[in-house]
Amino acid sequence: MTRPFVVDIHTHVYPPSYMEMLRARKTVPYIHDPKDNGTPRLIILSSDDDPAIPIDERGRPVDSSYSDTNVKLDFMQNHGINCSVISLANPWLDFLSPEEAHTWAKRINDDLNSTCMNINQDADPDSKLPLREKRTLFAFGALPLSAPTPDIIVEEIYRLSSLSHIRGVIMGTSGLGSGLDDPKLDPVWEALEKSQQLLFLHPHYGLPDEAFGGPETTARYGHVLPLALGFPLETTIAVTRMLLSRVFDRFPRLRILLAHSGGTIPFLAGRIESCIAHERKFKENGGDVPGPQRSIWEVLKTNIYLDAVVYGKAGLQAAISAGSTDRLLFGTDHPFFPPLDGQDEKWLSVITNYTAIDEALKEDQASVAAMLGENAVRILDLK
Ligand code: 5CU
Repeated sequence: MTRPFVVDIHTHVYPPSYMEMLRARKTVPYIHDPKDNGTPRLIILSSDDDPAIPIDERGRPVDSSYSDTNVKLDFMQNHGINCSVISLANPWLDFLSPEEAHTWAKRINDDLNSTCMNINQDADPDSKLPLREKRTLFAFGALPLSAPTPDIIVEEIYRLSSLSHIRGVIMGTSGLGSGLDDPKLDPVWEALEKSQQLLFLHPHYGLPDEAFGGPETTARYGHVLPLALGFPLETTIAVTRMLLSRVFDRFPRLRILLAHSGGTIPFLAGRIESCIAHERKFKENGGDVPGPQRSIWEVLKTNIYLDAVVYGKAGLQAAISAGSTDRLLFGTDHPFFPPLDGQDEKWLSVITNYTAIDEALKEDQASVAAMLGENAVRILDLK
């Protein structure tokens, strides 16, 4: 049996230029270099920036796996991944001032594009350069969401369409600052729809500590509550707000890839649909407006793609049932969730996702191959 072609569509980077920009900052997010030449620390969440914690221990270590493409290529090799669609990791460019947002977006996007181009030239069998067992890279671009006007974001979306190795955009859930049901985002949805660029929607902000019992409770359990629950619920709320504000009615050809198998959308879709059906009134600008016209089930089958980064058969089965096997795409979330002892060649987080796919689709090798790579090649046009 030939091994399927594997594409990782959920794999992040902090390009060196982005790391330098974070190094120059003193407020969250920023990079701190410990005095003993230890691994740099990324202080990424405001809860990480606790003055009670010594600065050298704040946040999380960010080793070379976050910014060195060769480390990414080795990881791909070790995990049987042929192609990766890399994306800037959270919090993307959300925190930049309006004046600097576009310049940084162009710089980061050009960096990502040329990194992919250089690697793919190396992978070309006709190239004189050494072959690295034909590992290839593409990328999702980042958007200057804090730019002074949406036209600048729109301009960058169209510019990204012209870059050879960019295959869509990654974005968080805050939109222009008021969430994804903000009508001011309509030009952005329109540009994404017209250019048919895939939007990879990814969480960063989670839920307020109060949702978990307050800051002390959250801190007691490390990153478990924010990452296991805060992230998926953030995505669920963001997409439900898009649905309720009729984004998918106005932009029926919008294509969105949801991180972490859509948060809890596949599991809660029936409940969301039922609550919409039983709601008498939707209000906008003081008046009554109709609710969403297209059902969440239709949106899941036409607008939404899901990654398969859910670490279990039950969650994956919900995603398959709500979407379909030809709308799910394999991902690893590299370099997040590395082995804790730093030793294992194979990462537990990646094996868990491979195993979930095998267990959910045991008898259906065609769907396994689709989910592992063929869907991504088709949906993202990865030649
Ligand atoms: O689970 C994840 O996707 C992540 C991520 O992307 N960024 C992060 O800071 N932690 C976990």
